[in-house]
Amino acid sequence: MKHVSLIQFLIEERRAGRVNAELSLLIEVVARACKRIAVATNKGAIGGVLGEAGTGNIQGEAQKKLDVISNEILLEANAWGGQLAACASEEMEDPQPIPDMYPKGHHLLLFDPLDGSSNIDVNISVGTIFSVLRCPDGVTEPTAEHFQQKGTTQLAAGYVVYGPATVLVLTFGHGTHEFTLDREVGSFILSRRDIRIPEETGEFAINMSNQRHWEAPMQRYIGELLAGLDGPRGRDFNMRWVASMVADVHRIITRGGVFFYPLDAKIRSKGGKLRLMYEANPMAFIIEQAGGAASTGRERILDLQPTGLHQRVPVFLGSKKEIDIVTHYHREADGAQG
Ligand code: AFP
Repeated sequence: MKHVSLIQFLIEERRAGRVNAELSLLIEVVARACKRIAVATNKGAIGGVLGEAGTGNIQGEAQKKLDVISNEILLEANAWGGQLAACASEEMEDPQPIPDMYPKGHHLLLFDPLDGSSNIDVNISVGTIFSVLRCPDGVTEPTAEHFQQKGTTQLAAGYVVYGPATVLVLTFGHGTHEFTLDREVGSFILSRRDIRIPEETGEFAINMSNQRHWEAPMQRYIGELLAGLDGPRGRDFNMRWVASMVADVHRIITRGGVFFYPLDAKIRSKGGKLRLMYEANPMAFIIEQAGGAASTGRERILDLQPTGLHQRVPVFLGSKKEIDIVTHYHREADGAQG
């Protein structure tokens, strides 16, 4: 079988008029940075990269050393390339401008440099999630406000899972594609083109320890799945929860399933657990491009008008039929209340 590298794939996409040269170069730079994060992650304890950094991020969460290292790798790699007007990250309160000594480009990059970082110390898959937006015309010093664009405006989105293999999943809005890192050669190789998520599934992912805090429609939906063969759904469902969104989403991209981080009483005041701009939006774009659905339980994620760079939202994504059912339960409950 003839291998197609990420670079070849990007050239083909350019020739087909689906990606411009600047965006294609930006993705190459991000992919190169992620290869460096993969190397750092793979070193584990002998690289001195495990454990706490002793700092907190903007959301008051303790940072792991690898959170900080991955953030620096992505910032450094992207500063000089000339494709970006600014970067924003989970680890920084405000967007980072491109230093004056480097040329500026027309894109905005958002990322969660190391998603699932509480799993690093136990050697479970972690990942990087990113989203690319166009910098509004005429804006030379982008602020948080310029990043607050609806998910439907994303030009590209992707994630990299640092697991048994390092895998990049990417979309430009023309399907979702997977690339596997060939470590010896140092290249990402196309391993699945045009991924399709099955519409139906028998597998769900949720942190069940929060069950007592969920809203009534969520209790109803999960209750029905747990009731199995004898319940209203008439079949048994299986459950998985890695607690690294990238790993849970990658399983869904591979064999179907649904992932939920719903609103619950503990996080209601924050709006949810997961971040809209660099977790929910890119994952929603990837999932929709693979034939799945992504919702807050009430609205399509990609249609949300962001109100803050670090805004949190409930996330429901995966096989379309299940997302439709659980969204219907939420709307029905809202209608009954209203
Ligand atoms: P960390 O990056 O702090 O480990 O959080 C991971 C995450 O944002 C997402 O990747 C998981 O799906 C989710 O949080 C896990 O949350 P719980 O620990 O509440 O199950």
